[in-house]
Amino acid sequence: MKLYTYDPAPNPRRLALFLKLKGLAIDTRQVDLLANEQLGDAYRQINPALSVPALVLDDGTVLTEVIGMYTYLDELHPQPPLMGSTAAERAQVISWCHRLFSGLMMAIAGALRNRGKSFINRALPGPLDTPQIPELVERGLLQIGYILPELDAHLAQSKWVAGDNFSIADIDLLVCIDFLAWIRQSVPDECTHLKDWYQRACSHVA
Ligand SMILES: N[C@@H](CCC(=O)N[C@@H](CS)C(=O)NCC(=O)O)C(=O)O
Repeated sequence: MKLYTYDPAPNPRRLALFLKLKGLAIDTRQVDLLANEQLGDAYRQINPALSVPALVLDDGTVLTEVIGMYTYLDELHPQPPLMGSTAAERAQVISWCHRLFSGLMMAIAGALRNRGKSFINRALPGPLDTPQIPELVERGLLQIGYILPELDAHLAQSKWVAGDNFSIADIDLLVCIDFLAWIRQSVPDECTHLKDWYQRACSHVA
């Protein structure tokens, strides 16, 4: 198994925290996103989606989505449980991850990539050159402004994102909260439950 990643980027960090909590070490090669190494022919042969992380399994299968990598590795290494221990818990964990990815991670990425020179024609990762749409910055900020208080209200009732146990949904939210700094945003002061959860989550992964 070989992992292609770039440690400073948020999606790679999701997997890195998962591996840390599982106590797993995988043969790893860094792909330098700052140098656009992901767009070069060598990496295209490995992962035609041109994204990191990518996990190449021993039979040559390439996993390109963190959620797929979580699922594969959790099946092989169930302890500690990070994806729920019952069918219902697992469903909640996956639902939260999906919601956080589509509602928060993509909103932050949209606000980051649709402005500034670094992402001209690279508003989305991948092989298709995508022009920036400045309105998506505002839309991303609008989504973030809605979801953070919603998460705060949820975490007033729930110790962890998907219930009583720490899970990959907490990893994903933790990474999203830190990703906010990339667009000079942060959790509003009034979101005290979300802030408390953040401290708990940081201690859990430390
Ligand atoms: N679908 C991927 C998302 C991966 C992704 O967006 N990775 C970013 C880094 S956080 C990337 O590869 N960016 C390359 C680029 O911007 O060209 C997943 O769930 O893991």
